[in-house]
Amino acid sequence: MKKVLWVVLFMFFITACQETDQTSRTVDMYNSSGDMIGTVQLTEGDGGVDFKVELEGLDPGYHGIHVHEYPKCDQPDFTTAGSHFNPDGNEHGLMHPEGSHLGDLPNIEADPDGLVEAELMLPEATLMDGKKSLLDGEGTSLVIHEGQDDGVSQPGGESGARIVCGIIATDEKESAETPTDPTNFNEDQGE
Ligand SMILES: [Cu+2]
Ligand SMILES: [Zn+2]
Repeated sequence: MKKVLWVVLFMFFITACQETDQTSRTVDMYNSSGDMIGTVQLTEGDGGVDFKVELEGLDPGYHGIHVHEYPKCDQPDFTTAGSHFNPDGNEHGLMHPEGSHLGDLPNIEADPDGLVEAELMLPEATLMDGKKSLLDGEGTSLVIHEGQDDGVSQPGGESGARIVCGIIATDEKESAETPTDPTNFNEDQGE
């Protein structure tokens, strides 16, 4: 008897999870030419969101990376992603005394081959409900910059141009959807 109840409960649990999976997202990352260069796996962790970053084709060295406020990654400059995700109205920068934006992440480093494998964490952020949710409203986006984030300069740590973007969509399908093709986009504008 008891066993049956457990099975029923388990099935109910599985179904509930599938309807709204708010504990993980795989975000496809695209460069300004529209090429997918890797993924970032987001997982709800203890006291924050864990980011598993796997990318290729970046210039070797440090790059700023932030969660930005809108789930829009229009090529080539990704300005549609808006500013850094900042529900608390703080200053920018992990080293700023009045910081930081909720979306401020530590720099990632690409190796000499342009590969990035990193595990980052955003304390206080969540994928569940609330104003600190990366999935609040339609969602947010994850942006990588040309240069290093200095951790103090306003408004974005002087990290330079936005070179890679991925959508963190509330609707799970959109996080892994190819963005609109850039029409007649100049191929060698890669920098
Ligand atoms: Cu940014
Ligand atoms: Zn910021």
